[in-house]
Amino acid sequence: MEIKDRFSLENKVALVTGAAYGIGFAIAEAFAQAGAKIAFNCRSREHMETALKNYAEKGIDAKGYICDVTDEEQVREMVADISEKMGEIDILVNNAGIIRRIPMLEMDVEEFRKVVDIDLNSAFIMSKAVLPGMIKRRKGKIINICSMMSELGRETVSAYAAAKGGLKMLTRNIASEYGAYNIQCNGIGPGYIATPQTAPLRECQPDGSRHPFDQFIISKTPAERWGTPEDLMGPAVFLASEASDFVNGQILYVDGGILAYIGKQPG
Ligand code: NAP
Ligand code: GCO
Repeated sequence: MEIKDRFSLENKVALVTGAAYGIGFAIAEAFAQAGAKIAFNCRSREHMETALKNYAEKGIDAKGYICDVTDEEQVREMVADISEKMGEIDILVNNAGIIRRIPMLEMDVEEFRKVVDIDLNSAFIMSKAVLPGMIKRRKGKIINICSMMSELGRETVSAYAAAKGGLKMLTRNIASEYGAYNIQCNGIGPGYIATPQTAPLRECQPDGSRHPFDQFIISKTPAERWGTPEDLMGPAVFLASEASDFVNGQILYVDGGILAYIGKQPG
């Protein structure tokens, strides 16, 4: 097989959750450029309708669903509708996620549970919905969008780090349990990416200076920049394509080197 064909997603059906904007949108766009048919979901009709226009402007005939990934019934209905109208799902990207930046002692358990439900439990729900079809066809790709917080902690993100650490291990477990059916489940661990989720960390200060956290990330990243959703397009196509058929249970960190670097020395 020619190497360009190994990276092709021609005629594949891809579902990217939470792909109304941000990282999910960029991944879905990359899949479409590689030949896949795109389905995506989010909770807000406004977000979905705006996203459909944005996909159309890029020549992508995406199918959008209003579906909360924590709701098993909504997920089952969405997956069944995609299978009926687009074909069985070949590629699932568990991308939908939220973060709440609250010191642990100030975080109530319901807030903690909500983050874990969306950032971890939903990947269990989504994967359970698509795995039977993948098993039947002896072929499938699941990509879980993990995080640097799958490896590191920091103040105020206890729920998020717990969820993303769990998502790393769920990735490895799906790979272990279903690898025999030619199903590959891997993760992508983005570093700090400029999206609405991280906008508060990059807000310009009243005196016009960069946000302290923004400066901190720049000092900790060898690439000396924030990532962009576009930085994730190539790695996602790799993990969604036949080029990665013998890669399973791995987390591919797309982080500009931040996890490898102790940080810029003072002076
Ligand atoms: P974002 O800009 O906040 O977008 C999140 C998307 O998920 C939105 O489309 C949102 O749409 C959807 N969503 C949230 N909860 C949902 C639910 N319960 N059901 C369905 N859709 C839901 O986030 P992002 O920065 O693109 O991040 C995407 C993923 O990458 C997340 O898992 C995040 O944890 C992870 N990540 C981000 C970074 C980063 O630096 N940005 C780094 C590492 C990992 P609705 O609100 O309309 O539902
Ligand atoms: C934060 C950020 C991070 C990024 C990402 C890093 O508050 O520290 O939001 O969590 O979103 O997960 O990989």
